[in-house]
Amino acid sequence: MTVHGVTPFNAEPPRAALADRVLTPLDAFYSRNHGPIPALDPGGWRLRVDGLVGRTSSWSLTELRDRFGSHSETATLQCAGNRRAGLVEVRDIPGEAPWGPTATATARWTGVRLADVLDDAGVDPAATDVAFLGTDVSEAATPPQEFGGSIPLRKARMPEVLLAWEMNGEPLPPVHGAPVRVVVPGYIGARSVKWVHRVTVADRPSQNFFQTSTYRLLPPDVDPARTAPGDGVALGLVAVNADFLAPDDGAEVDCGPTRVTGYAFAGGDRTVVRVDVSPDGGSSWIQADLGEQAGTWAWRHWSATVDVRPGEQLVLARAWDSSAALQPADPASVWNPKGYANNSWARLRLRGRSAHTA
Ligand SMILES: Nc1nc2c(c(=O)[nH]1)N[C@H]1C(S)=C(S)[C@@H](COP(=O)(O)O)O[C@H]1N2
Ligand SMILES: [Mo]
Repeated sequence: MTVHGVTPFNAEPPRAALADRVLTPLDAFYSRNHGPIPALDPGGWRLRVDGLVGRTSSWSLTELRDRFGSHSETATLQCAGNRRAGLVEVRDIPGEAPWGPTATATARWTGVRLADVLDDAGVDPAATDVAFLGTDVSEAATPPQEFGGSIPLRKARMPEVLLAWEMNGEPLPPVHGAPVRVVVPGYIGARSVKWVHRVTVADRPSQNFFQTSTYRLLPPDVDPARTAPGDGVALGLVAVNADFLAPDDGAEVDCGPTRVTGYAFAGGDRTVVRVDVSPDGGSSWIQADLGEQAGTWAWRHWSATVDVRPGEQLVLARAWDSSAALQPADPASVWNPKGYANNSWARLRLRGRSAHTA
């Protein structure tokens, strides 16, 4: 893992660890934290459901499972800061981790449907949003507070949104939110609140720092140190994105036909429908072979064979989603002061080694 920070713990795996498999093994799943990782006793854990509901309720893990059953979804999580390093190359982004392309991963999540819990509580007709609160207190927030965020009520009512206690058939590890986390497929990772202990139905978005003051897209000329809560656009749905997984960036490879692979992901309820690869920095393009589409909420792996010639070579990749949206070419055009949502074309630098000079 590349460790961007020890406390809070932030780490992403090498590209190769994500290659050629839809489900990410737990030891290769990136970790993104804003505070200490709480050690919670699953037996003592309770979830409070309150706000604009007919009946405030409190649930143990066993009660939730017994009452609402267990449901599974294969879903990709993608941090809004994934691929920030590509924006830092355009202009420095102080105070934010320079994530590479692997702050994203996919798991099979098992838990109860949030929709069922909300139906049971009875949602007030005036409600518009559903807020989540974790147990971890983040000193990075002003003032320090538990990590939280919200999603629109209409999304919270969708069957894919889970309160999950299992990941790839194993109990959720502490670092990924044990005993229970929210999983909001199609939304930035920040809305999938870990160590969740409270769900609040409201008539406005969460007032938590991580909803009002970060994870917001600011225009490039704004100084992020001088913004007020609510400035910019709250990030939610993930835009179509892609990157290479093999070979590694900067790799030296033998000249000749070379297999390049990667992932592509479209947020919301969009899926990846096409990936183009350019062996020559954008002069020509070929179509990548697309891997399995493991449901609406999962990324799609792809591969292509490019001809590697002696010397430096820039290989590009770009994905299209089911709304016919294409990734933007240029990281400079999407640069923003907090370095979120870099979905510009993926760039892979290869160095071709000719057989007779080896
Ligand atoms: N309670 C809590 N939930 C959280 C976070 C956090 O710091 N605290 N980080 C969020 C962010 S920004 C992301 S991208 C995902 C990362 O989930 P992972 O660490 O399981 O990969 O968790 C989200 N949920
Ligand atoms: Mo994130």
